[in-house]
Amino acid sequence: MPTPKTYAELKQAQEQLIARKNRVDTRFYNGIYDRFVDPVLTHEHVPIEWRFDINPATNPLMLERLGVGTVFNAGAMEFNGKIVVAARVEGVDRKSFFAIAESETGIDGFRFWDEPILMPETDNPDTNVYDMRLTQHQDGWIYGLFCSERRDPKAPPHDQSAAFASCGIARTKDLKTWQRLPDLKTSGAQQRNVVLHPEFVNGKYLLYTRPTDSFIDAGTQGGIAYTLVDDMTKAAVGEEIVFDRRLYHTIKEVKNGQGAPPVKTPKGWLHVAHGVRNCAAGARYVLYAFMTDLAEPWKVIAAPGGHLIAPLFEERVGDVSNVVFSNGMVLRKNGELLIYYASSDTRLHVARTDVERMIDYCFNTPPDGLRSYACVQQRLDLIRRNREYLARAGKA
Ligand code: M1P
Repeated sequence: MPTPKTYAELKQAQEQLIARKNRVDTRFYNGIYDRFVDPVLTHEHVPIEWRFDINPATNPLMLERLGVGTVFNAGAMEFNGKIVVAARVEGVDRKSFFAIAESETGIDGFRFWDEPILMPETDNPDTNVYDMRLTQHQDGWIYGLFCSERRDPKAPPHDQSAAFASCGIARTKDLKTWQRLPDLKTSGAQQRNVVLHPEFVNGKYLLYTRPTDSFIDAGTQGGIAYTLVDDMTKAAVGEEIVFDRRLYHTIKEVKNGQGAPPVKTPKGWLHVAHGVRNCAAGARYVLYAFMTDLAEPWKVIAAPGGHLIAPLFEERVGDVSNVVFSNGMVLRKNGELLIYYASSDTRLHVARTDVERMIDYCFNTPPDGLRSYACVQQRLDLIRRNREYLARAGKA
């Protein structure tokens, strides 16, 4: 039989967890970003009061009443001088909801606010909401765009798993009170991973979209697209142009999707997206980066080949193994860039880099050669330049 723990004991253990200092994971080096030993947010960070009835009169055995399985895919931003994330918290009942956690450093010390977000519903209630991207828009609002999932209205009664994904939209000024706006209207395609660009472009709102023919499969749809919208209170996908295509035998052959809102750098908009390929172990999700033009944020101007972040070490196992996913990053005033990524749909991590490194990475990493022969040529070029360098330096 489990020995009942008291509220004070559980609370003390959680305070120790929150107080734990994170350290750079020295098992990993690529010069582009640092990984950290500990995830920044897990189900163990979820306040005790959200899971347990702490009154001994009604819960003498101190049983967990509303368990939480996972805390992952989080939007992120700087807010009142702190780093805040809008995490996807998933109850053991499989329903996700959003909750804000904040930290001084962005790499440790994350603590949830007192209550999760009670996201208002539309006239057509969502069954599940997840993966919120936070955009501090030029218009003064903070927008949250998220996946709103409902049972597919066309599914026959025997099919209780067919789902339909739409883009839910809400806005706030304080991250506490949210005004729900109508879902993004589309011509029929499902939409997940829709992201609002932070600035007006030609006086319009720019949405990155990711149409798919069905809930899981991209089908005939080509990849990450964009569309321009006049009014976020009645947003509709008009002309939708794919600008980052899925490609055969690359990290994004099956699917891809925009991550966080892109961040502005002196050389272009920096995007981090996820790419999916299939293998015998199932879908493998990795993150990749690219840069787009400052004036035309759909024009790709640098596309380094391969992944930026792939699941590594403990990250490879979880509820949905072999996945990394990002929907939040924060560029701090000192140039530090924090990329929040979740591993295996279970926990949230941070990768730390800076703008200078990401610009260097994007513009100086060769693009995907698309054929083994061309990739060996890229590698031979590197090897030979290195040999020449060593010879010139008298180190050969
Ligand atoms: O399970 C991996 C990810 O799958 C979905 O992403 P996508 O729409 O690109 O397939 C999302 O459900 C995401 O939440 C999840 O992490």
